[in-house]
Amino acid sequence: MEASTARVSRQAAPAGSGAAAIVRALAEAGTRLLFGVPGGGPNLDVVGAADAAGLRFVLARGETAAVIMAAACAELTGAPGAVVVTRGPGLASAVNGIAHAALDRLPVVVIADTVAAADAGRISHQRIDQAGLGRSVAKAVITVGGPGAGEAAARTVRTALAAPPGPVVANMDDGAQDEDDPGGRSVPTTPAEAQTPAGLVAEAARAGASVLAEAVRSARRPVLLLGTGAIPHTAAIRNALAGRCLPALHTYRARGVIPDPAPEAAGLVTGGTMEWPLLATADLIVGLGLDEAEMIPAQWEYAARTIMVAEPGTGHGGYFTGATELEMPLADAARVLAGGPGHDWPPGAGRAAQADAAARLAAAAVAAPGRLAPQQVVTTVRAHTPAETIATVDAGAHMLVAMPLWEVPEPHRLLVSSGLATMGYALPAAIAAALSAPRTAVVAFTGDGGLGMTLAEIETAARLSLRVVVIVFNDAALSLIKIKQKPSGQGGEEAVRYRPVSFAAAATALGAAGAAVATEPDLAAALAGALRRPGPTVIDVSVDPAGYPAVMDLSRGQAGRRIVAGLPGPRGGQPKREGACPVTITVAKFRDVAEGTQPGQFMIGDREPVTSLADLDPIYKRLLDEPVTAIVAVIGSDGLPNLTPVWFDYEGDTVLLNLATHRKKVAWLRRVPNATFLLMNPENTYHWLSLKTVLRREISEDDPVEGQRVTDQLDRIWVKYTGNEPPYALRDPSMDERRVLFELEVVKVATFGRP
Ligand SMILES: Cc1ncc(C[n+]2csc(CCOP(=O)(O)OP(=O)(O)O)c2C)c(N)n1
Ligand SMILES: [Mg+2]
Repeated sequence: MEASTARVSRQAAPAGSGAAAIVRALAEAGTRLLFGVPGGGPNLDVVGAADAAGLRFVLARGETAAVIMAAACAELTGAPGAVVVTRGPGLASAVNGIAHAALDRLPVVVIADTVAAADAGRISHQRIDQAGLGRSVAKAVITVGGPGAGEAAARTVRTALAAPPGPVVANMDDGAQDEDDPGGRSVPTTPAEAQTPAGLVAEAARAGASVLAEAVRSARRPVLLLGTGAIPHTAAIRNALAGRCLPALHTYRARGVIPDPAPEAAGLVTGGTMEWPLLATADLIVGLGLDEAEMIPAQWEYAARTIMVAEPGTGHGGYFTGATELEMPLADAARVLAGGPGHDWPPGAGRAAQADAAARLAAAAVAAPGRLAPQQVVTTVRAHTPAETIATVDAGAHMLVAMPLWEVPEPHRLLVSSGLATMGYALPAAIAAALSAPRTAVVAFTGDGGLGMTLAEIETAARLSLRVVVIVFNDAALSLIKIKQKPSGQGGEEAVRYRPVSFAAAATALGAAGAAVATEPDLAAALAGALRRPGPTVIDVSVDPAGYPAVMDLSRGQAGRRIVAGLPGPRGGQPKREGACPVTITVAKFRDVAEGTQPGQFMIGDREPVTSLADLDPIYKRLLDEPVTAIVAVIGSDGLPNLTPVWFDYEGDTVLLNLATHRKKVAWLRRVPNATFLLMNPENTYHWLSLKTVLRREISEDDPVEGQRVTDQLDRIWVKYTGNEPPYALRDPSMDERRVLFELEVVKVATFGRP
């Protein structure tokens, strides 16, 4: 055995002690590793008892990292994770890891030394309210020790594993007389444990199946959402859905239930907008095993009926506004879905949506010379690692790129802190993955900020000779925060930017191999070397963060709401936005120079929210209503802005752009669904209005239902701009020119000057 896993104590704790009891209970549940940072004697008794029971002790550098390691082991193996920490600072330092295990529902037993209850009146040193602290983050706190140690230990493990699983703090006190001592009590009050009679469960399942069957019968475009709860039912779900071609979106942690290369695998659902093209089109959304902690804070406002199915006893929250909530076996629900009538999705609709999201992310890649775009990093690493590689991903802007672009063939190949989204996750989780699956390649994707928080664990990986490849997206900044930072009132660079750090050099100092790269070939070569080496390698990649705002917009912003070629458009045209979430367009009013130079000229003087273009100040609205030729900018296939004059038309907050289908602009707009219009007063170029828009929908003139609207709108702008009688008379005589109408939602307006 390596020096790093040296057994700290070769002497087992006395039989019957809390240490022996807790380790025995863990070993019986299948736990094989105990992580931690031991404090004094009682902790070492636990390490010794673990040794005697055949559990390997893994010394970590920090307690939170140790808990993350234990949680990742639990996620990969299903057996409870185990951690030992010292009293006071040890448990306090473990809190973030415990919070991660709590929100990702991972069974972890945190064995904490305590100031014994008998000494509590006398000893203040390192004495904190461990029961209170534990209760605030863990699922339960249980005192283990004394005559009831065996039973308390068994209950600790049972509680951690009971659905929904979670972390339990075992406060060790060998002087404890009974479990009711005030040093810590069990609080396992989860709904699952408040046993529902079997008859009621079966009745709820039957009722659920008929509600679901009814909904499925009338659905033409059902979309499936798969959450972490679906993972244990992967085989049944795959079997039920095989050949049905129903698009299935996955939460971060459920990725792989349907393999990413399958035609049904539609990519991610996070509560952001990357999933919008499918969900806005769906007429039924069925979630299997979603845990609401997996969803980012956002509104759930799709027009389709939403049905969320959970395994009996696992419960629901209130995230999915308006959803019907059912409790029934997920495998049964999958069979009901599969038993529905045919649907209208084109073949491969899921994969098309997934590929479209990936293509748009790739198109948003930006890299200055000497740097790589984050997208290039992920795709290069994916191309040069085996399919079954386990990737772990930290929190940060790089995560928004890594999660959608990293394809997996099965669950548990892409690990992330989903509920807590904590930084400092990827490296400890990768260490646990390498320990749990020693023959599998393991890659940790991390930002420089996140790695800084857990850097010392590189020594852990080196000491254990673990083949972990750490890919650092090094941009010397907290980029995710930087892109959210407002230009004023939120500090400047000092709030979000670090000094450059060589993580390659730091890695070498910590006993790992290190490489600094800034090109794809160098990255691929460094990776190949890392996969051949037995110990860890840190690949320090100089990344350009300039593309992150566009990535954010595609993941969570307006750009995510896009038309996908080959998929039907959104139902009912516009996304459901009325009611609680009315649209607002911010009008940025430039100061101007109409009355000569002035301080702050050409700066935004004022901002005004409006809900429709009709609400604009009349001096600008007239530019929309009069036959002012607009200039539209769209991004060409070479990535450069392309400007052309167009006739302008609008309805409410939607700009209508009518184009001949053979125009290049049509393809460009479909590729990058943004357009900006400038309307300039022909008599005074210092009086203008600009509208930034996002493509929502397109309608073909040949559409049997709505096509006439396209022709009518063309005639309307013909009259507006030429004053001639309809019909429009400029169709290309050499061909059967057909038209397409783009509906573009206005998201920003800027105004300048006066008539
Ligand atoms: C422990 C913790 N602290 C703070 C945050 C908030 N947070 C989320 S991402 C982020 C920035 C991450 O920076 P870095 O690791 O360099 O990744 P980047 O965004 O630059 O890709 C911060 C501060 C968090 N999620 N977890
Ligand atoms: Mg960074």
